Amino acid sequence: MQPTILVTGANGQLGSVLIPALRGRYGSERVIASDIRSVPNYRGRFELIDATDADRLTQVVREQNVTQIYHLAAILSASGEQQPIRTWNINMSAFLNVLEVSRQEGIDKVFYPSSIAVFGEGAELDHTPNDSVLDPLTSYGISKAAGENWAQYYFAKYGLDVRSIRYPGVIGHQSDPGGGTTDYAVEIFHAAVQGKPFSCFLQADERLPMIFMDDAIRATLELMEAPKENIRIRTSYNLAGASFSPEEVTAAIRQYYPDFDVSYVPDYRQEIAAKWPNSIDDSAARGDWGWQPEYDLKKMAKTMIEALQKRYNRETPLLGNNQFAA
Ligand code: VAH
Repeated sequence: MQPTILVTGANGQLGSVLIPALRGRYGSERVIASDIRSVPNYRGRFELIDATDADRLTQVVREQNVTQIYHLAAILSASGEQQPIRTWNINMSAFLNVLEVSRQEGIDKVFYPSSIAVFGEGAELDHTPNDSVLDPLTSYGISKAAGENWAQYYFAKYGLDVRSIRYPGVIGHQSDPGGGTTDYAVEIFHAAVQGKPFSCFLQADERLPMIFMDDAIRATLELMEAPKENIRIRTSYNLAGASFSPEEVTAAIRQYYPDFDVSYVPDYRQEIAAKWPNSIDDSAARGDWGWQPEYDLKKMAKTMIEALQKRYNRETPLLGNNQFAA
């Protein structure tokens, strides 16, 4: 039987791309987008839901006969640090609502997005293992680590099939990020294609785990469709795409825009990034449910630039022998 899927936080960076992907996979009528605010001229099934409102969540689940919930609503790392207690309260109450409503209403599957932000200074910086100690140093990371443990608790105690991925920084052209420490890696492509100089809020050599949006969405669907018995980890799976630093992504962009002007002006987000891993060991995801990334930095840069040139109607820059770099 086809699922009826409710997505919270559907207007965010991930949700804006996950909704069409789910609708393409299961049919438009089977996927309900929801968010705390509606967007004008939204097409498709949409419900206004503040995920911190358990009664509203219950009402929609019951009225729409929801069978799966993808819970994306959360305040991210950088903006979360402006009001750490509010971030904790919102992120935790929303996810606990999703878990309780799912338990009470017999939801089949729940997706919970965690993040490499759950790692702190106690974890190895390179090839960070899935079972590293979680000692996050942002309110967002603390809420994500707590959420992972609640996910495992609801599976162990109630048998609720909650599945989770620790996303790296997600890089995509289809939607704009908001409030993330890794958002520089999206903004830099927009600046390059628009011919504008870019001031990076991280230091040049700050390497972070990243993933291209298409890989992140495919991983999410592959995890959720994997046989239940394959899901050995019920806190969250590390996921790796391509790790890079601002200077490395700048070099990749300069293959297309040789004169691209980048400066480095680290701000408070540098302190956050410095405590996150440089790279992630995702061997558990590869072994348990067959994860395999398809985008390295070179392919990501080419895809981002070509897509943003169409979005900004910018002519392809003539380069060298008037061709794109291979
Ligand atoms: C953030 N984009 O920067 C998110 C993500 C790994 C980073 O969780 O907060």
